[in-house]
Amino acid sequence: MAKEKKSALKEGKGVSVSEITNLSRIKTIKEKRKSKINTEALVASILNKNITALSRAITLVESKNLTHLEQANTIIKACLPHANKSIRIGITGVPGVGKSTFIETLGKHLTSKGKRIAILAIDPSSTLTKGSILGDKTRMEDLVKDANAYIRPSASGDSLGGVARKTRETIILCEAAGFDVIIIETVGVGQSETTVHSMVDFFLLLKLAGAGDELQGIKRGIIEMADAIAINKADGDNLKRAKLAKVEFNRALHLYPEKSFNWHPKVTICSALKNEGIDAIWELILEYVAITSKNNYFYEKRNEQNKFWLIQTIEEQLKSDFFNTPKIKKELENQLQLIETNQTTPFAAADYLLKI
Ligand SMILES: Nc1nc2c(ncn2[C@@H]2O[C@H](COP(=O)(O)OP(=O)(O)OP(=O)(O)O)[C@@H](O)[C@H]2O)c(=O)[nH]1
Ligand SMILES: [Mg+2]
Repeated sequence: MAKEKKSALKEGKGVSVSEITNLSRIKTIKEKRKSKINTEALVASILNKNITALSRAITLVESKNLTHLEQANTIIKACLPHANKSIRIGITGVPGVGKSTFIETLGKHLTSKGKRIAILAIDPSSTLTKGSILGDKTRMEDLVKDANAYIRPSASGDSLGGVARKTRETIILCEAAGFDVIIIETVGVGQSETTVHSMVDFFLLLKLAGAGDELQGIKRGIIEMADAIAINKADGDNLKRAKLAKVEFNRALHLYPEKSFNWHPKVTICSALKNEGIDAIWELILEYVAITSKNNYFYEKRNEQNKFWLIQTIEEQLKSDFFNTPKIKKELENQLQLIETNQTTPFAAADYLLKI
């Protein structure tokens, strides 16, 4: 292609319409070819355990740009056959319970055994503030430097569902990049535990020893989700209280029916700061994986999770398509005003909007 034509095209002069069309067609083909090569190269690098490539792919997954999302889909599809081989662990607990410290200690324990670990986060507050729980990478300063550990701050987005989807896709990419253990951290806010629970194999709840009121202030439902409860900060003056809390939790847990897959949630104590009891928790996780792999529950659960995520993704997409339709946006405003002035009911308004 002549150079002069190209610059003429840029300036928009002296070129016929058909020449412009031809030029842009060639440009599109070239771009497509380029992006295809990039995508393939990126997948090859990810499979080669290249962290820069992994980070680039995750950025594509998190992007709002449609071309990026198309590329992300291609990459995920190519990575899928290489995924699924890790142990996925969810960790939750109130702010300050010691999640970051725990993950750092467990992470170092695992990398010292030659394992490669990836740490992701779901942070519902970040969907609003664009912040991130793993923004405090300083708390994991040793792990950050560890070549066998990969820490990715949580994605931000408009909804928990959207962020969760990105995290699920990131899990696939990390697995393709050969990580043996994936840890997903979340703060116990809103629906975030349920969301994390629906994407991990093992769900660990971190607790602090209180003064005999262990079961108060704990959200019902979390106990049912937890495969283990670890009472952290079991050190110094706190050790005795932590031991008492363990007895109390164990007693309370026995009131819950045994889970169908031969696993009764375990209670342990640990000190993330002093690295005490962390290896025992890892052994517990391995025991869980062994039992549930043997009775097939491990794989059934992943299948159930995949089906759940199919429905979840459709719901999320339909919702976002609906609310982003310009006509709906406008009519929704009108209907909201009519509700304020008592001229319609929420149900009549919903019916009207859904039929547009
Ligand atoms: N004594 C003691 N202190 C601990 C232990 N684990 C964590 N801490 C301390 O507790 C504080 C909070 O720890 P983090 O690891 O930041 O807690 P977090 O749950 O990640 O907190 P958020 O990120 O705010 O949700 C820090 O000052 C830690 O040093 C422990 O096992 N024993
Ligand atoms: Mg933290």
